[in-house]
Amino acid sequence: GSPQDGAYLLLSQHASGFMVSQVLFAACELGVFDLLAEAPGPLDATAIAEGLGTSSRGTERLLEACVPLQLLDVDTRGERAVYRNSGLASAFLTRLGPRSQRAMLLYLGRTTYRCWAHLAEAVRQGGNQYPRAFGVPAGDLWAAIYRSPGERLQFTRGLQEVWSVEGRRVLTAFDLSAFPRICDLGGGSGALAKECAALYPQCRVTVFDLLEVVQAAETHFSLPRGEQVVFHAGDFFQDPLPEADLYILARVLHDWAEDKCSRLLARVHQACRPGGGVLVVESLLDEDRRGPLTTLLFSLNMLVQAEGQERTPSQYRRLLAAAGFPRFRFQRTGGTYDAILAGK
Ligand code: SAM
Ligand code: ASE
Repeated sequence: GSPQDGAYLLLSQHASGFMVSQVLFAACELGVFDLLAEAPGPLDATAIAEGLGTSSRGTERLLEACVPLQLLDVDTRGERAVYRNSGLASAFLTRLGPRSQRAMLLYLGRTTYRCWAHLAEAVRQGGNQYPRAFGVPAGDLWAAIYRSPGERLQFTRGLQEVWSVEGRRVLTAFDLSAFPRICDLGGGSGALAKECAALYPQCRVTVFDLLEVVQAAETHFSLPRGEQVVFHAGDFFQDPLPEADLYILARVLHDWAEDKCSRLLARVHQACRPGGGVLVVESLLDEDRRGPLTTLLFSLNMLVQAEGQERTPSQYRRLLAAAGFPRFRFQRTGGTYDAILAGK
């Protein structure tokens, strides 16, 4: 009951935080939640190990750890423990669930985690850790992120998943119905564009991204509403931007340092119709930079995995005003990602 006890407990929890993440990543990777989703009923550790082709001694421990983490529910049948997916797992962790977050978790486990292994070095040097973690040359950020077609697909697939949960909230934070032509710059697979098209049936959305991403998106991610959502390949720092009334920048500005953000926003301002604007979708830091913790951790992630940072509303206000978008409003959604609408 002494303050030291509380402090020690907190320290212990922090120290094992990485183990919690790894239990989640490994269970997703091995297919625990998919096996249980497809099974006719609860399974014991032996049956799960058999189904996954894993050792029974390892599987048993992994399953046991999943229970207090609320990833699995357990029942005791005589001497046997039988497992089934928790509500959380059924909602978010199975491969085919409509709100699955599994691809992002696999990406975090395979790629992000390896960059975070070098966090101290990233802080020492101030730069991302792809060279150290993956032996790729320093320099071009997207060449490092898209270092193979497989990595590119995993990143693009992982990033789209959050919009099945948070897409509606960020797109309805402001009424966008007055913007008939929308361009989602760095829009990846088009998942946010698809949500946008469903919410605003009179809008047409162009997804703009690098050629290799647009090609992967067209091959691997089917868009049923082909009329309303179109893809446009290009480099947003070099190539002409499609003309539009509203440009969406979702998790794009956080990748880049100030100079690149300013360059990109200046180009957006040039292409933007009078009366048009920019919808910035990012995780917003509190003005005093004390939180939210998730956003502070994401900002460290931009250190180890990118060139940018997470920012406060004032920081975005300054960037946008300097680029010619002086009319600024922001809405916190209560989710991970918030919305800023800036007008020309
Ligand atoms: N907007 C999507 C989302 O929030 O899910 C994807 C965000 S992802 C962090 C950044 C995107 O910017 C990637 O899809 C990447 O391919 C794209 N991108 C990076 N550099 C680019 C460039 N020079 N021109 C066009 N797109 C670029
Ligand atoms: C980026 C977003 C991500 C660049 C690298 C990234 C994410 C993971 N790695 O723009 C998704 C957001 N999650 C975190 C932890 O930042």
